[in-house]
Amino acid sequence: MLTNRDTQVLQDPHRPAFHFLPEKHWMNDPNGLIQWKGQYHMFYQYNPHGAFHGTIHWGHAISRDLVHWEYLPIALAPTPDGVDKDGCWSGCAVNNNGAPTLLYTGVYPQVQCIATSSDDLLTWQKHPHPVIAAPPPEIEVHTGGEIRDPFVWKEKDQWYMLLGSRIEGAGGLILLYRSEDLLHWEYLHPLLTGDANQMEPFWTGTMWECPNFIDFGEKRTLIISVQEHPAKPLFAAYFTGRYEEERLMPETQDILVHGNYFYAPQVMRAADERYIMWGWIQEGRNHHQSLAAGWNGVMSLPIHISLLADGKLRLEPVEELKALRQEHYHFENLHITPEAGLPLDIQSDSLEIEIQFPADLKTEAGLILRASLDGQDQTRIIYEPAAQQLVIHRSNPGPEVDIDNQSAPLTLAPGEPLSLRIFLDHSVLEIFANHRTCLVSRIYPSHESSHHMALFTQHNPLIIPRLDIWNLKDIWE
Ligand code: DQQ
Repeated sequence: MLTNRDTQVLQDPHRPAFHFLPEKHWMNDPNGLIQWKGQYHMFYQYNPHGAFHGTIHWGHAISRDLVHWEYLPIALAPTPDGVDKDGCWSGCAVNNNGAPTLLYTGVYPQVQCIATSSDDLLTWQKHPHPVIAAPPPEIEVHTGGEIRDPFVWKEKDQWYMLLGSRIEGAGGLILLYRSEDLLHWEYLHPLLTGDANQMEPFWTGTMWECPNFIDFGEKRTLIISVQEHPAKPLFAAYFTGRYEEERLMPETQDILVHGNYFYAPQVMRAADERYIMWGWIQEGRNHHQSLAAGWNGVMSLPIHISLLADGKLRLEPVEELKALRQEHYHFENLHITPEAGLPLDIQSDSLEIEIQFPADLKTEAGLILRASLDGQDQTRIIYEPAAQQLVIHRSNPGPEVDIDNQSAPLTLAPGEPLSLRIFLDHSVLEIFANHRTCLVSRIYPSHESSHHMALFTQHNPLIIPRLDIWNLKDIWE
């Protein structure tokens, strides 16, 4: 039965309607993604005691279509006096010859634990001892005890595990282990070591968490979550290259998803061989506001990732999301001028938008979303051709929420039109640009009535060849 408090959580105008999130309280990283007997299982870092990162459990949900989810009972809870008494932190799921198996980090200290299920992933039996009880001795002194987030895969009849860690003063690193049976692990060496002094193409921080290793055949991609200075935003990055003698030789590196909110992604290999990724989208309002709202954190849309010829990743929302499309608005050859822009008479906070701009854009142009009539409240999605970047500009004058600009570099080839696919879900904004750049942000309009939309161009008149907009369904109805 719903309490008044639950009703209040559900009625929060900023609460997403077609993204996965728990009924209430706190969630962070996706964990243990696995397809089992035709269903997708998603576990996630969850605090059942409130909208803050407390004693972390593993929440659990299932889906048949990657879009609609059903909540299941909590899968893992800290065992009082156990090695995970302070929390069951992130990890993965594997199929060990028919035995569903979770590997995760117990805290404190950080140790690697294992659990198995004999009732199709509903309940879990923990192995009494950690399978890795301490960092490898040669680097133990340098890690500050930070070693976590097992990613496990099987190759040539051997199990391999990656763990995120750090070397004091040097940077993040990913450790590689090997095992015959998932219980006894031998440390091999780092798969890849970061360098906190390296600033280009981006700073790779001081601690690497939540590794994922993707086999694209000739090339492999390591995804990491980069912890920087505590006052700086977290982000996920990747390295693509050859895997030789059990080490990654990176040839390409990039930020995975831009904006200050997307973190700790995990990738699932689906039965149809697609690599599908979810990430934790953090809040952009303060701790106090989230506590009052009764919920904190939301999962990204499922994103299909594949490898491009240049070693970069192609990021696309999965096809299944098209099932959410409702009323459709289609426009062609829309004329916009700098003076008037072009208001659109569509008012919704659950939308998908596909828009194509003319090739060789010379002027800043874009869309205005969630705007009040007086324009005080508004979010602008702007392409800046001179800076070759996509920017989200937020103006929300209400209670203190994030309003700093969010941007992503986006260089268009000569003749290549800017093409945006935008998902707006109340406070969540996800933008996929030209199939290769993803920018995620949060917006908290001050008024529920701020629903106006428009197209704009800064300097020159423009003709927009195509614009499609769909209202999207609530996945919980
Ligand atoms: N979240 C988990 C850790 C992981 C971090 C704790 C990343 O296992 O390193 O909730 O967000």
